[in-house]
Amino acid sequence: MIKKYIFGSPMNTGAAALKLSDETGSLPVFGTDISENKITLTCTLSERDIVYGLGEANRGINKRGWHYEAKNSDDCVHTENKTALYGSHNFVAVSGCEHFGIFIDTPAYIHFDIGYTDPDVMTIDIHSPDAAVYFIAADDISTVVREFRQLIGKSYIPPLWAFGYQQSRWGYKSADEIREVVENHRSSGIPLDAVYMDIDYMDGYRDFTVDSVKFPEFDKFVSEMKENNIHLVPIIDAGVKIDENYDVYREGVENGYFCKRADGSDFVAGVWPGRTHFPDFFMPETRKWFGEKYRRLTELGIDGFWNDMNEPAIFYSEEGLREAMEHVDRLKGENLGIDSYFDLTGTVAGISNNVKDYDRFYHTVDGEKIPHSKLHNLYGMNMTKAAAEAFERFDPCKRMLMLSRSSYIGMHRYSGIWTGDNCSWWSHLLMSIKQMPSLNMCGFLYTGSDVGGFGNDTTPDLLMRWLEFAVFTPLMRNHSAAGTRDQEVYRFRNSAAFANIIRLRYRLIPYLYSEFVKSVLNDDMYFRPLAFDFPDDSIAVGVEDQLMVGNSVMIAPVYEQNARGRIVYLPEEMLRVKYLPDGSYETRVMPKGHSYVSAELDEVVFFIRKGHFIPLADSANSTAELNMKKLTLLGYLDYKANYLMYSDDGESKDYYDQNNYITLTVIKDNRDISVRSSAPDIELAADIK
Ligand code: MIG
Repeated sequence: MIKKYIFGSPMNTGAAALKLSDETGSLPVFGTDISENKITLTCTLSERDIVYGLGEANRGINKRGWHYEAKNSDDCVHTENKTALYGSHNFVAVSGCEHFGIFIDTPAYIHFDIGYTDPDVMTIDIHSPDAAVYFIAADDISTVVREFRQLIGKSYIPPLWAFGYQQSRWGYKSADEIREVVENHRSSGIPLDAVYMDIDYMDGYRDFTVDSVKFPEFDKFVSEMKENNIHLVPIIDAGVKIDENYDVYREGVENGYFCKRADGSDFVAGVWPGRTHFPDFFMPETRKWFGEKYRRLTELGIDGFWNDMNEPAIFYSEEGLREAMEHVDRLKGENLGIDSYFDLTGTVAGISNNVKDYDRFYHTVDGEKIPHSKLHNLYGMNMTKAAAEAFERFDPCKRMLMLSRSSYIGMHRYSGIWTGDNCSWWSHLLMSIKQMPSLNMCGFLYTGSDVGGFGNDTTPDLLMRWLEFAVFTPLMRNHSAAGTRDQEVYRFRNSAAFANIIRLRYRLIPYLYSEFVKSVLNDDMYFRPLAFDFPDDSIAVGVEDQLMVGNSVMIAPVYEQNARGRIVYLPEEMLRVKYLPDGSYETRVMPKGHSYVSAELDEVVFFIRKGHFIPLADSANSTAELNMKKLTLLGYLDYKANYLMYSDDGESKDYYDQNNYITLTVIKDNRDISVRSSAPDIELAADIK
């Protein structure tokens, strides 16, 4: 049951895909307090209540005990004190004696105090008089989330190749360098499907340009990579460089496509290329114009992009910079003591991502000028919408890989997200594990973190453990920041062990891809907390470092330095699969309850539910070479089980074609195992306990 309540006159953000009629009564469960410019919603939490949601956020799967903000932020140090990351995903769901969810649909700043001030109270402060508030109640948490997902519409599905292993680094500077990275993967037997091109490929950080010295004959380079089954994925930044000789800039100015100051002049913000203008993505004509520019790259064969810096990240505004400089000038020559010293450092640090700047520029929405501060959380979504709308025009039948850093609910229909600038820290591996189900609740299914960590120097053991988790994340991309230690897996001594883990990913793709697409089409979560599957198991409901992956698998990643295993909670008897560094695996039935499970650094452990089996392919060097028609069925059952496998051409959008569904059947009769497929051309083997 979903109900929609209207406060003030909210704008249509684009988050909801269903149109509901407005309720007239008052919001259930929550107390409502409306003051002039604020709506405050309050509800008490009972002792057992777990609070899920908020998508891309810090801390636990259970959000209780901390506070969070809807304030899309370019922040590259995700420490525990932080209250906002790159996206605003304003959905929370309470699960305890009752199960309900609430979605606050507004671009406004929101403060979620989830038992932070008072452990038994959740207070949601919406800093605007206008909001659409959706209330969902159901008999269980899974239904609450599914109904929410039905409201916001089907999630984005990337092409199959985006399920392959992907390599990125801020710092690849030339075609030759990328060739070398690809060559090193291929010669070491490390599968690879994509290489990302970070800002250095551009000509002076101008969007949609390619540096012709470092990337001569770029079109040929793209085809050369394609022949090697490598997709190149260039980055696109939000800010357009101010440069009279740059056509994108000139067109933007001439047609009024950029964000304006109060006096009507184009707003100037400093980003990579120095001074830039921000396209006003709230105007359909700007989206159309900017989106059309992607064609320059798609025409050369590019079929994937990542939109970055679209919170938007602002190094400085002209006004803010001037004020700061004047301030610093005044401090010149002073004897800097306790106050003046911090005044100086604060003034300089405060020039970037300063919310004061959000009141210095305007968007045009349906002809009306609205300050950025009122729409901030929707900016990244609208940039990415520009790209997605363009791809629809270019070829409505073809899937593109699209990632965006900044997001808002609704954008999940157009694109995936990566979780931004994490660090090469063990704690961030754990954070990534916890973020996945929360993101799935909010519709973001194609997602993953920078494997190995973005900021700071990685270590081979951290990278390996991270990969062992990322084997299961739809986006499996190794990415690192400029200036950090090299992080491609072949850089390390035990590259064969790394290769083996990535090869496991390819073996699992028939299962992972099938579960992913089915999750999208059924409005399910691909990653779930154990509580969703075992709601009556009081231990399982509190587990935060194990996840269900699709319908048949549970993972319990190792995320601690020097650990050689970990304690795992099994909510029921399951089959433990231990994948060994020589590419073979061992299986063992494990009982319900807590167990210590050993997992050496180069071993990957996962669990298959009783009565289930999963399809495994032979490994391959790329998804193009993956044979989805030769499968080994691995599982554990008493008598008989079916698996509904989704499989398609990996690039078109005919998701509802019945031929995409294959029923695989295993029948166990004492020791005899027989296997069957509803499609005639599938070669099956079985490994069934
Ligand atoms: O703040 O383009 O999150 O993945 O490598 C730095 C350089 C800007 C931030 C992205 C990161 C990317 C980096 N960008």
